[in-house]
Amino acid sequence: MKIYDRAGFPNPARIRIVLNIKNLEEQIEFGSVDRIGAEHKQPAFLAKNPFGVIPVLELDDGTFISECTAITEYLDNLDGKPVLTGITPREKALIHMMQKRAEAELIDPVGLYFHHATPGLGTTLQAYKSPDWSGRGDWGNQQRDRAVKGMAYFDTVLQERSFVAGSTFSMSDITVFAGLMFAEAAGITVPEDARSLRAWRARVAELPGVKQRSGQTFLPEDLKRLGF
Ligand SMILES: N[C@@H](CCC(=O)N[C@@H](CS)C(=O)NCC(=O)O)C(=O)O
Repeated sequence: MKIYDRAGFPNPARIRIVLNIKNLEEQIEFGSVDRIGAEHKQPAFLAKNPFGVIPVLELDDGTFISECTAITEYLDNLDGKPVLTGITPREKALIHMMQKRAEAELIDPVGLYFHHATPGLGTTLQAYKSPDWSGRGDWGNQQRDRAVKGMAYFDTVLQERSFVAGSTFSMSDITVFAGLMFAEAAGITVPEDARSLRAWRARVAELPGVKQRSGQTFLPEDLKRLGF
């Protein structure tokens, strides 16, 4: 199996956490995609995922699977002992419900804010993402506000339960965790009063499999190209 991604980026981080938890890293070959140079918008990559986003998993038979939820389902069920995607119909339904919310109300709006209301990953990619970018980005700022509301929502959820979809850790926790990592990198802070969310984050950061990824940031060469 091969994964096309870029270390340090938030959606790739979701799958790297899954690989750690499932002890699959040794079985995976990684192909590094130059996002700042917009390699993922060129025909060779679009043949793997027509929507031009990473990560993408390539199976040994040449099948390409994109979307973190689909990749996670595949990897989690490979050994017949799923630990992240639920076992009973009820568990599966709740995990998928919260996974969708974590994407729609947190990690996706953070990405839209980053690419449409800030310089994002620089001018090469901006031409593909937001060609009319003016530096004001009203629509992008609304996405930031949506992400902050999403944080407030997950805070209320975590006042009542230990993990995002119930009493056990699941892929929806990974998505919220990566969403907060991305928010921080994009300059959106978790509200001070979101105490349950903050406490959950500190707890999740220490879990085996997540811990190895907790402190990871963009690759040094990517930061240098972005002028940091
Ligand atoms: N819904 C997708 C989101 C993937 C995504 O947005 N990945 C980012 C990297 S963190 C990306 O490749 N963005 C490229 C772009 O939008 O130009 C998933 O679950 O895999």
